[in-house]
Amino acid sequence: MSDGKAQSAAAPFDADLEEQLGSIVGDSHLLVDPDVVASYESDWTGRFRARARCVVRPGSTAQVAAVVGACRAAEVAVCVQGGNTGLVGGSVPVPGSVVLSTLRLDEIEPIDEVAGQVTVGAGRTLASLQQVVRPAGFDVGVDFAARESCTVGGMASTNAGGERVLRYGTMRAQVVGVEAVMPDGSVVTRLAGLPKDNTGYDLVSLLSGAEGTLGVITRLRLRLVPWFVARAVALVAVEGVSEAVELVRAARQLPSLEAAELFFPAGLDLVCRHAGVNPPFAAAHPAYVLLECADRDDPSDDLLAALEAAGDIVSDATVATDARGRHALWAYRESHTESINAEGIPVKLDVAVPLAALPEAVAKLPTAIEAVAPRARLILFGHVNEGNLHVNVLDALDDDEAVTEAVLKLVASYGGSISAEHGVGRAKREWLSLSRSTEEIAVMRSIKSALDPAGLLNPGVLL
Ligand code: FAD
Ligand code: 2HG
Ligand code: ZN
Repeated sequence: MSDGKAQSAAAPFDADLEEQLGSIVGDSHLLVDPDVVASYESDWTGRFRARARCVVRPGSTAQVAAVVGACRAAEVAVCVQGGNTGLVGGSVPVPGSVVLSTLRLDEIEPIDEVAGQVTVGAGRTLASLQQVVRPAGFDVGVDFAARESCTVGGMASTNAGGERVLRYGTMRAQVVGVEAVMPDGSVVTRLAGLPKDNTGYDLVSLLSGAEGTLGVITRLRLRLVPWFVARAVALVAVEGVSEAVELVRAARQLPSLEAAELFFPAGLDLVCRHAGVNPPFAAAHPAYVLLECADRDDPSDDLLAALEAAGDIVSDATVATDARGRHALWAYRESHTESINAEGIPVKLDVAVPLAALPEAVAKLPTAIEAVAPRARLILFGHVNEGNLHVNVLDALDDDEAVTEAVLKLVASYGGSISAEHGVGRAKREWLSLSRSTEEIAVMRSIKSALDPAGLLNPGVLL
């Protein structure tokens, strides 16, 4: 089953499989009605879509193992889906496959306050985990706008980044243990969360960022970080990307700095239009940086002093410390994705370049895109400290491949990454060699075929 697409379509339809799946998960958790299945068949942006055979929603690790076993025996591919907020098509099925939804795997164990860790079901959403850990003085180190829907299993599988990477790292840095069902149906459990444990290959890290191609994560042990209630957010207008990078370089001296985000007038206009909010400043500016500091005590004096010290770099600024004001400033940044989708389905690329190259890369992107899609509209934003740009190109779906190639080749020319945080999925599989050597891809293929020789899990994703 090396190409799941061909296999799933070619495999003889075996109605017994549905019967078996129904008896494993209970008939109410086997979805076969095309109208109900439809919502599992396309991604958040509407860019990727395929007809699944059915959706199965196991409620325990044992049920996941039984589902994987039944699909393996029937030679039908399994596509793993969490909150379905992924942006590279990794969570949509291949035609004729079984969608395994993890949403019922949402149990949470009591917080281990001594270790500062928690064990949680892979299907629990980030927001519902935040609601449990914050009252106990803890927080999850990764946060981003899809929090109400994305699951911790999906976050681990994509090694999600988001808005706090500069302080706490990506999702892989939060995952200290996993339980997973492997393609052969066996269950690997490594949930002790020992900070020191050098007993061989790091299977926990391997499954993080594997995009569901090596195993179905059923439970995770996550390290927790302190929940800082005292917060200050500054939205700063600057003259351009060089100034944005300079500002962030200075702000990084603040130990309480948690986020440094970047956006531009084109994105801000869309947000104001679609979210129905007024612009933050009387005049438009070439670029905007959002900084957030969080600490035990009010960090606003430190943040204001940093802005003062930045001098002429700051063209204008507005600061909020109360929850309402902070959310209003964050909305200018976090509403980008929804506002873009309200305009149409974008060609969406998530890339990173070395920070020193960010101003030049941003300057070259419009020309590179215009050369292949003259009528396209470019909306750029991102996580500035990591040189992570979200390149959204509207009115360019007909030139999807050409735009993708132009952007990814430009990024590769700077030694950048063609996927900073969303993963490779189905969207960027063909361009993997721009960021990974032939030898690295060969090693990845060896790992995949050692663990999943039949190509059962997420065929067509990543490799
Ligand atoms: P899904 O979309 O369901 O799946 C994603 C991938 O993980 C698929 O390949 C799937 O097969 C696999 N998978 C899911 N669960 C499991 C499991 N239990 N075991 C094995 N494989 C599994 N991403 C960022 O990194 N940073 C951001 O700032 C960010 N912001 C976003 C904002 C918005 C508005 C939206 C819509 C998305 C954003 N994303 C961001 C992308 C997305 O939310 C993340 O990739 C998230 O981690 C996906 O979680 P999910 O549960 O929705 O996974
Ligand atoms: C973000 O940072 C997400 O808001 C989504 O990663 C990026 O929509 C996008 O392109
Ligand atoms: Zn992002």
